[in-house]
Formats: sequence, structure tokens, C-alpha cells
Amino acid sequence: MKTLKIAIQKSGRLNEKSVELLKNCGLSFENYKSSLISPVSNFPLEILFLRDDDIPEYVQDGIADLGIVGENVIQETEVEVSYLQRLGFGKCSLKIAVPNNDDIQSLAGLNGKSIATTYPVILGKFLKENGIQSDIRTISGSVEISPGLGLADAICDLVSTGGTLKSNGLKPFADVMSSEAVLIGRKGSETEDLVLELIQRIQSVLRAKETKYVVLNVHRDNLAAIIALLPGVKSPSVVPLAEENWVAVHTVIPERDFWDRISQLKQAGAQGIVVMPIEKIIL
Ligand code: PRT
Ligand code: ZN
Repeated sequence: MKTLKIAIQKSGRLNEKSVELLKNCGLSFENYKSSLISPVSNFPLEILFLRDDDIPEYVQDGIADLGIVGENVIQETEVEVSYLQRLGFGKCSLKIAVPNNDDIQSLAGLNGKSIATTYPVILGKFLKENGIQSDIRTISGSVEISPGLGLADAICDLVSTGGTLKSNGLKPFADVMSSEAVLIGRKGSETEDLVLELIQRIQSVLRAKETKYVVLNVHRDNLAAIIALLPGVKSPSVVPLAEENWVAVHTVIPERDFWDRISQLKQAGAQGIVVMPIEKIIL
């Protein structure tokens, strides 16, 4: 039987979440920091631990069948791979930032200016699309210090909290792209049974993360009002309680409108509301 290979980041911002996702998919493997390959004992899969920059090409060239990497890295390396699934972590934006005292008003203000970045390909396309001619200075790291050192007028770098820009006296000026970790596959891999099985497992973990399991008690008189507030996977389960005319309602609620729903449910007569995390939802 064929063994799949999935490439994930060896260390860095995406490593921990990638390992956690695969473990939550029920895959059993050792997360040896020192080894390049870790076999999965209960699924025909090997995990390759690589630098993130190498992952897109390894997948394009078929050395790995799958990979988990930031969209920013995929676009910068301009590879031909299939996007299989957004993973909801490693979220950030690639932004152009300028010194706080720069009074630049519009993108046109970047004409003739120099911009330091580790993302020359993405930045080049963005400037071209907007008809701007700037001097792109490609550097390999610590982009945020270049305006202070007089190396460039502006920078183009990833931002998550914005703390790094702030502490370097810079302000975000334009959004170039937003990014998150994605599952990519070698072109054509998306139709293979093992790949489909893994995607399904990943989707069931992601779905579960987005929802909570809720149990509440309610008097039968208020049951219809409560059910009207509950968009369950199907209809909610209603279980009679020992106390006459009281029932327990079991259902799942999307995390995003969780607090709104809970207060609405309380107003409609729900009592003893218990909220629990869900491990997987298999549809
Ligand atoms: O060693 P390897 O080459 O594998 O790792 P790396 O050092 O190249 O990448 P790493 O681990 O820093 O980031 C991996 C991926 O995480 C990136 O490709 C992005 O997809 C994603 N990601 C999410 C980020 C950030 N958030 C982020 N904030 N990558 C980098 N940053 C850096 C940014 O470059 C800047 O220096 O964090 C700083 C800004 O952060 P804030 O919070 O101060 O705004
Ligand atoms: Zn890297």
C-alpha cells in the first residue's frame, strides 16, 4: 500500500498547530525535533519536518504529497500546487508600512520610493497591478529596522498583532495580502483515496472547533421557544428529566454566535446550561 508524505514546518510559528491538528485527526506519531521524518503508526503516512520555505516546492515536485504552509510562502514561491483546505491558524497580513512621521496619502506616494521586503514576488505583483514604480529591496530578515537604518523608505512585511511595527516607529499603510496556514497537495493528489480520507478527518476536526456541545434544562412549556433558537446539526435531542414536565435539550451551537445564543436561551427559560468542547464532527 502507498504511504503518503506530508511536509510540515520543523520549528516556528506553524509547527505546534500543525502537529496538534494532525494529532487531533487521530494520527499517532513521535514529534522528534531532531529527526526529519516521523512515521505515523496508525495511518499510511510519514511526516516530513522542513523549513517552511521549502514546503511548496517539495509538494510541487512530488517529494511530499501534502504540505501545511502559509499562503504567503506559497505565493512567493510561485509553485503549481492544489489548495486543499484552509486551516484557520497562522493568520496574518502582508502589509506595506511607513515611518510614523511619513505623511504619505495614497499608493501613488510610493512611486520612486524604496521598499524593503522578504516578499519581492508578491510585492512586485501588487505594485504592478496598482501601476506603482518603487525600488524593491530584497533582504533576508529584520525588515522592520531598515527605514530606521536608512536602507529603505518603507517596508513590506507580515503583521499579526502590529506590535513589531509599533516598536519600530512604523505605521501600516496598505494591505497587500492576507494569509493563513493551508493544506496543499501535489497537483492531482486531491482525487486519491488516502488524501481524501485525510482531508475528511481534518475537516471534521475544524468543524468541531467551530462548534460547542450544549445541554440545557427547560420546562416543556418553553421547549418550542428554545428549539426555535437552536440550529443543531439536525434537530436537537430532547430527553425527559425525573422532574415532571422538565426536559434536557442536547445540541451543538456555532462558536461564533455562542454568547448571543446563550443569553437568548436564558431569556427563553433555559436553566443549568452546560457547554462542552467537541472533538470531531463526522457528517
Ligand atoms: O525556519 P522557517 O523558515 O521554517 O520559519 P520562518 O522563520 O521563515 O517563519 P515563521 O515561523 O516566523 O512563520 C511561519 C509562518 O507563520 C509565516 O510564513 C506566516 O504564514 C505565519 N505568520 C503568522 C507569521 C506571523 N503571523 C508573523 N507575525 N510569520 C511571521 N510573523 C513575523 C513578521 O515577519 C514580523 O517580524 O512577526 C513579526 C510581526 O508580528 P507582530 O505580532 O508584531 O505584528
Ligand atoms: Zn522560512
